[in-house]
Amino acid sequence: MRLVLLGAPGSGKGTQASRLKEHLQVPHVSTGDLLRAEVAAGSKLGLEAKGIMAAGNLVSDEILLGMLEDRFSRPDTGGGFILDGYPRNLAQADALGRLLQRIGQPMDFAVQLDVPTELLVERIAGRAQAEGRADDNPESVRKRLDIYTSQTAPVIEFYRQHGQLTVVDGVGSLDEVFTRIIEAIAPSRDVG
Ligand code: B4P
Repeated sequence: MRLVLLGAPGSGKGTQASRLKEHLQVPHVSTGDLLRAEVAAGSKLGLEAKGIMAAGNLVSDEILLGMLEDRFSRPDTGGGFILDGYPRNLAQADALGRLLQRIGQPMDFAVQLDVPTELLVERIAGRAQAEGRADDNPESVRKRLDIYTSQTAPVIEFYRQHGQLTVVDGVGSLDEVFTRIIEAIAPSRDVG
């Protein structure tokens, strides 16, 4: 199964991807996690990304693509993957299409977790209290939501127009949303 998870910050992508990887037995590739690991390691890339992420901005397409190519060159993604956090703009969507074609792993589903903005803000505020993530402060959250609307929403439209999009209601308990995703990607289900 080759699954791309789309959705606004706080929509539950990372949360659901962790569960889906157990269920589908494929690795979870999160560009946010890959970047946070670079920041934690204090690498050159991490030092470059740290301030950009904390401010809620997107790290450069070039860095992201290099990181993703590197990750997909590892053998564990050969049997499928759950990609979370990428693509976030149309240039990344285009790069992803070419990368997956080159490695012979076309995506099976692009699943969007649909959650209203008020709830996104509420969830991220909850995580800010629980985890203190650097980019979960109100100013960065506003920025991330603005970027989502201006740059990532067109990606969703792009997949919709290409008949590759499956929209899943992301409001509900973790189990409810998980079940909806599993049903949406069941083999007999048509995308559209
Ligand atoms: P990400 O790590 O992708 O962060 P995110 O969009 O906030 O989503 P995340 O997966 O963490 O949160 P989730 O919705 O699961 O990106 C962070 C930053 O990295 C970006 O801002 C950017 O700077 C950089 N970056 C990453 N990818 C990039 C790219 N491709 N290009 C450029 N830059 C990139 O969960 C949020 C909260 O909601 C959690 O606390 C969770 O417990 C809660 N929650 C989830 N589901 C719930 C439910 N059903 N009910 C109640 N609460 C729920």
